[in-house]
Amino acid sequence: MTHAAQVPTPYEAAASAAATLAELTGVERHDIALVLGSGWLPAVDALGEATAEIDTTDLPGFSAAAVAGHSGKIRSIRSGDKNLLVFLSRTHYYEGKGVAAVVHPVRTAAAAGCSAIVLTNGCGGLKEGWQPGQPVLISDHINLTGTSPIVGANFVDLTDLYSPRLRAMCKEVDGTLDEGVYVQFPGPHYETPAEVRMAGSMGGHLVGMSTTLEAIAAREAGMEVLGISLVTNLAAGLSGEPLNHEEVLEAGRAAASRMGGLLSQVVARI
Ligand code: 8IG
Repeated sequence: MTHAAQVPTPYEAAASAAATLAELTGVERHDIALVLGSGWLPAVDALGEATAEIDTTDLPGFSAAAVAGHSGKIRSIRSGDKNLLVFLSRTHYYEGKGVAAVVHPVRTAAAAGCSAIVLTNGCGGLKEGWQPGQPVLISDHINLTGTSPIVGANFVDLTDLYSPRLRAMCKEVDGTLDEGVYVQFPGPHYETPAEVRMAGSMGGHLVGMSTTLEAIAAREAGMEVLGISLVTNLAAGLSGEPLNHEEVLEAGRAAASRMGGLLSQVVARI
């Protein structure tokens, strides 16, 4: 009798990535994970000194980063009495590597011991008065990818997906923070102006290409989720100017100290 080779489940793959992570960083367990989106990289230094930095490709199941301004590194940072696991880049749905690849870092973080995850992104903003360089708390999402990271009859509840406790904590740190509903489009093209109007009329305030699938996987894994968007540009058709990626990176550089301060103060309270 022959046996087919056993393909690991996504959860087994995450457990083996977490084991290698513990070995390479020398940190047995991590407490809080952060995923840095477009424009957020300059904020990372405010979180504290890295005790280890590894390439994502040193861990099983990770693939190389593909976008300028996204760094394929993972840092372990000691911050107060907590070990932070910081992903300096993410795999996007539009890379076509599949949903399991998109959420592998989230599942790895859960397997590494993280009980909370901070998902950040750069995105387009729809609300009147929002300016590029402004951070906005994600209050809820609309997932327009038409897919889920969960396979099978596991009917995960997404009520309060974006933790009210952590959002309140952010507002204690910065009372000027606004909230909005994040709409994930598949990308990689930006929306048309008509699609931006659609997003607005269905109740969205932020448009981007990440985060919702990761948030769902994080909830499935039992983690507390905080989502923060950096509005790097007004959504297509709202400013009269075309969108470009350099604008995104510039908004991040300009807002780095505010976002770094926000992240480090929030992480200290989680
Ligand atoms: I940065 O305006 C960034 N990412 N879909 N739309 C979408 N993704 C984005 C945008 C935007 N800005």
